[in-house]
Amino acid sequence: MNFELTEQQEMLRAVTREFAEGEIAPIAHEIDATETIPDSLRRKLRENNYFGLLIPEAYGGVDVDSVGYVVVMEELSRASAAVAITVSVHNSVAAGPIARFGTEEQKSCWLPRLAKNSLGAFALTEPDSGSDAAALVTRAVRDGDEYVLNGAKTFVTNGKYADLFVLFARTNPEAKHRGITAFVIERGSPGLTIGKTIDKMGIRGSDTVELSLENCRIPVSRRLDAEGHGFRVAMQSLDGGRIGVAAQALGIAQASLEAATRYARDRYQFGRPIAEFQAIQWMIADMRTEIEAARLLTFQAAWLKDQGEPMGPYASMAKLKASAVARMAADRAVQIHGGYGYTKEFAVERYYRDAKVTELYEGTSEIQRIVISNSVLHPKDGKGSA
Ligand code: COS
Repeated sequence: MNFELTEQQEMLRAVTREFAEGEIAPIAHEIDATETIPDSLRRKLRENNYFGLLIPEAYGGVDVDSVGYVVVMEELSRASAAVAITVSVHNSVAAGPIARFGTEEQKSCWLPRLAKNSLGAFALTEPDSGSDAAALVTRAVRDGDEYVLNGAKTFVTNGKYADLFVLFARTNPEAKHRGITAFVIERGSPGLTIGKTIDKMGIRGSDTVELSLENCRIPVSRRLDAEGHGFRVAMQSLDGGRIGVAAQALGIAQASLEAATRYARDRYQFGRPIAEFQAIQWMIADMRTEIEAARLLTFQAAWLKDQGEPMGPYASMAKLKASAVARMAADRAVQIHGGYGYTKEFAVERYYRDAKVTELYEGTSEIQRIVISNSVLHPKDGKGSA
């Protein structure tokens, strides 16, 4: 067993930390307050290949392995969870499924654009179908060489600026999950409307929108994989996405620990730094230990993915644990800051709001438990494993 990162993964960490500390951290508060990632930062993220992380080199990406991807996501998130999720959704659930399930023609058409100048989004959730993804009702009806789509999507991360959407619709109303098909829909397609931006508690710099489809006609060539295979495309994409969210949670937790440690050393009460009180020391010890446990689970899931092994339940365990740790660590960090932690003067207030979403999106903690328990109770039927 080897717990060391490779030289290349260590380099990725160093380079990304420098980038995140230099370009993202100084404006992370402004990104949150203005609910916008400035164009200048989006450009720099592109120039530094962060939008090509999971795109094969043959299509203009940098194709980092999953362990390297975790390292990058943790570092970006340590500076800004909003920036990290923008990059994560684009890579793992937009470019990822195209790279994995696309035909050669589809990959050559979209992946170089996603690596260089287009933004991707993932549209699965609907107003009445969240955790029960197989219940989605957006319809896609074949009409000659086209599909006609009608329906509504919500909680679409990146949707405000996305150039293309990996979108799921029902092609067969009789079959539940086997009646779902994946499509790639380009912004500007007639009948596709980008709706209102959702006002969120945290990760406010990351845009989340509603979409509507009204007689949206797209050529058959925009279908990803076969008719009826969409649920598998969604689930396998989410397995990878959940590793990205676990890494995002790690970054928030790590930032919380560092902020709490700095404050505990600097803040004097009762004539000494509060770091000298055991109540504070124990909180710091628990944060550190839990973060390390979550990090090991996250690296394990990523490592399994790199080996091509089934890793769905491992991705769920990593996300379940890391998201709970992020919320706990952000909560302790606010506690250690006392009243100051409840103000916008300190980043821990943002970490606290940002942490919560990691227990919700790309599958709530309850859904992760379903995937994990299925893998224990029904180990042979492949449920929850990719
Ligand atoms: N990889 C590949 N196939 C998978 C899979 C995975 N990770 N998970 C399930 N499947 C397959 C199953 O093997 C089964 O295949 P069959 O066609 O052979 O029957 C099929 O998908 C249905 O599986 P299951 O019965 O477990 O599906 P459910 O409808 O019960 O749903 C959960 C399973 C709850 C795990 C799924 O709906 C889910 O992940 N929901 C959360 C959705 C989510 O994360 N949304 C957030 C979107 S981003 S904000």
